[in-house]
Amino acid sequence: MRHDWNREEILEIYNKPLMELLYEAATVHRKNHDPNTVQVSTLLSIKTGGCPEDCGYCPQAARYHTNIEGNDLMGVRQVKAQALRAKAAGSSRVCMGAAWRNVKDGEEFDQVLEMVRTINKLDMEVCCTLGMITENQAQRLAEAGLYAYNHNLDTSEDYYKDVISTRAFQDRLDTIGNVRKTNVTVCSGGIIGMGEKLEDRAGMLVALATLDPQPESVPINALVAVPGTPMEEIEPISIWEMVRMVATTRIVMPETQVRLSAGRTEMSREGQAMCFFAGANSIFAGDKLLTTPNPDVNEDMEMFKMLGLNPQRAFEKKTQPQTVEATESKHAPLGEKPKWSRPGHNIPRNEEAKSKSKTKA
Ligand code: SAM
Ligand code: DTB
Ligand code: SF4
Repeated sequence: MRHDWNREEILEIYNKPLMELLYEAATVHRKNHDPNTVQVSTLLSIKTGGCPEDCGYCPQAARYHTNIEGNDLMGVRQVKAQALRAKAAGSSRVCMGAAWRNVKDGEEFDQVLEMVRTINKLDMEVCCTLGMITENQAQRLAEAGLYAYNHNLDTSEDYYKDVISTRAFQDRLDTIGNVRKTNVTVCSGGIIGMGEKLEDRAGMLVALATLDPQPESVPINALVAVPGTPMEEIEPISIWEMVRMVATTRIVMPETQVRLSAGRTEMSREGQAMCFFAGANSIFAGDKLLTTPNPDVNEDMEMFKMLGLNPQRAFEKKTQPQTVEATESKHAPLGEKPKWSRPGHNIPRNEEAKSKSKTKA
């Protein structure tokens, strides 16, 4: 396993003649995975909207005017019901997303820990994406039975500065490092089609592929350009860019599960089939991502049937974590107030979208 990839090498792979790129990626894929098995995750937005961050792509940032319906933290019972529904529809993993900058110790986090225990007891893989977390918080999630933590690098370190001003790339790496200190697996990827250069796509892959160990799962999202966000007018990427990105990710991270993530509603079945051939072996299923539409579950299952793909069983790659009950916990909350950074530099398109929302409100 190589951990010393550089930008030039990755760009060279990305830009290969397509047939060569596909052949190479599919070869790496077959050596490391069953090419007919695809892992299926269901997203569940447990706390929607009202986020204090300024991520230029995100409909959940409070400062933009995006017409999404915000919600406080969901109850454990509702989460259990949704997880059971996802399991019945063929998902082996539930990924709970919260529109938080970072996790704070207290009642709400305790409630999330209870959600993790509840889903793990349904024998499903549990993933959370809650923003920045400390090592102690990661330990408590691990104890509750968390299988994976999602925390995307989103783009290259260079382009990150043009997308987000309320935190820095290093904060993301630090959170991933905190998760790595536990037995929770790391899910980290990014978004293409945000106006970045090919060098930025390669830069993001360098940052992910040089982690040792590499993330167990890498979601590749195509930007969903939501009205009201700073990126509302960016044109969608072509399927060829997604295929190239998936194939390159597969080649530089042979063992990871590459997830074909946001943007599938814009892709044909033929396009998605090419992504699976190029090494994608995971998807988000369910008619909603966090706030935006996703293909219907029945349509996805029809596509699986047509392509001869089978959903991966839970815990096929790694044994199920043991859930420790709250009363037995060995990791008391530390009540830390970590100093996650806040660079606060000016991003003109973010400022413009923010001021537009003020005039509309
Ligand atoms: N607040 C937490 C955080 O930012 O880490 C977790 C939720 S956040 C919505 C999770 C990820 O969703 C982001 O890192 C980003 O990669 C992805 N995402 C958000 N909005 C998106 C969009 N419009 N298009 C594609 N991906 C998006
Ligand atoms: C990831 O990489 N993509 C998912 C999940 N991890 C949390 C989220 C996609 C969100 C797309 C925009 C929305 O639905 O709000
Ligand atoms: Fe908040 Fe996460 Fe959206 Fe950024 S991506 S605005 S942190 S919910």
